[in-house]
Amino acid sequence: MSTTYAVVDPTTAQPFTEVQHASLEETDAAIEAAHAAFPAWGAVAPAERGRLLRRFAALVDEHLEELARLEVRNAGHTLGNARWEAGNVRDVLTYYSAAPERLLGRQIPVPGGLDVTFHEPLGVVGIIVPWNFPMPIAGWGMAPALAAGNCVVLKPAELTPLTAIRLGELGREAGLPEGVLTVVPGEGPVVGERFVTHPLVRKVAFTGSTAVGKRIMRGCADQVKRVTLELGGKSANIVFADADLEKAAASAPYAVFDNAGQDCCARSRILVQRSVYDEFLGRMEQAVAAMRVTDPTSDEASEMGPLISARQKERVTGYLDGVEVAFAGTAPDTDGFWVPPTVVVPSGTDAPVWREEVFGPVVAVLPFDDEADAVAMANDSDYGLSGSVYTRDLGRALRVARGVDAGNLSVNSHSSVRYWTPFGGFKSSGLGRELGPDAPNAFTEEKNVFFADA
Ligand code: TXE
Repeated sequence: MSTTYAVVDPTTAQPFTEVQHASLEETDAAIEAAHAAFPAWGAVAPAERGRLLRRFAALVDEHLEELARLEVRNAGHTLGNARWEAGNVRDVLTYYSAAPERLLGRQIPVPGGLDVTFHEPLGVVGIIVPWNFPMPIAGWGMAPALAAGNCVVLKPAELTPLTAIRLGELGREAGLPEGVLTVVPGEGPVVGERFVTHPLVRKVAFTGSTAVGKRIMRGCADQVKRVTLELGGKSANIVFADADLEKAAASAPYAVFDNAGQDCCARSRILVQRSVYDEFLGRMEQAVAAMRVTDPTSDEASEMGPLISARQKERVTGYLDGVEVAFAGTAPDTDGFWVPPTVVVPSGTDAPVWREEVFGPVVAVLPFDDEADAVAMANDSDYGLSGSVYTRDLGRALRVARGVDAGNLSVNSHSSVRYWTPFGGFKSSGLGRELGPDAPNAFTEEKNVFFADA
């Protein structure tokens, strides 16, 4: 039996609608329906699969404003960000709509005959989505998986199911056959766990906490199930003395406080070369003071909204206990889950606020002496997702970008995700890559066939 779950507006802390959570039996039924739909979907001509994905993209575009405003309400995102996020789903669907016709195999020279490879879809793919970027992360999983000919069952996070449910409806409206894309709202330990244990699910693509990611990987091991994991981060923003300090200080708040810091790529450690440490902090203080932290449901120009939940607020503020605050911005004094953007100076590199993923608007700053020191400090972390290097010296930029153990580095920029390029983490930040030209291949098995010539 499904159960009813209240969806809360994080700007008011009040429930504003309800969704039905799927039971174990309903999850099984969705997986079985996806499995039943798979042979016919896999047999759809590549050009037609591409056309359906483009129609899906066009519908997302038509409903962009509706989707964006739904996310503002459900997740407390700023309107500007939410519009970008809906647009990102459209763009990713469009980008991968070209993939069905480009799932190229290889002809490999071997003695005694002809050898060719094929990329065959896996079957049913389970996608587990977190609450921080509900729309883009759904898109990054479903678009390449569908393009490669798989059927998708997708579980949104308990806190943010609304845009995923709407995207599922738009997929059906675009003409995706029944069972090809099914959104299954529900609890992680029920629906998500079933994706892991159900033998008909051939791959799980998970984005979420490192703890749950490890559990999923262990569960998938029992069936040697394919799995990709996009987990947490503690990314370093390294600012050298020769950098354009004005630019570095102006972008540093956005690099960590965007989406109220609930971003796996948040540059939540700032490393500043000692000779410009005070100047950089002075400039950053002005930038943080100028941030517009307001209710995004009533202020379309808001630059930062609330955290997602009371639990997240408690978790984040816990990191501030006994820590020296250098300066902080403002936040509304209402019942929502607000935390002001806050810059702290930890007691050292052992402090939890320096080592652990806070996932909120809190950034820790420390000085470094030279290049080797900066790289060593950046790499002294269990995580390795993103990072930035600010310098005018191109050689140094290259050395540091190559030296930092992380999947996505930006030079003189805090850009993390560009859907044309691969995205994923080193170390405890994950396993496998999403996005980029190879993403559809990650939802296939490469089959090799040899034809003897005699
Ligand atoms: O994540 P969970 P939570 C980090 C961030 C945050 C912390 C806790 O540090 O503060 O995790 O967030 C589903 N089997 N990130 O507890 O629980 C769940 O329903 C299968 C970073 O909310 O990992 C949801 O859909 N699935 C991260 C998704 O996993 C399960 C984004 C993520 O929830 C499950 C989110 C189970 N046993 C949090 N238990 C990022 N990489 O951006 C839960 N889920």
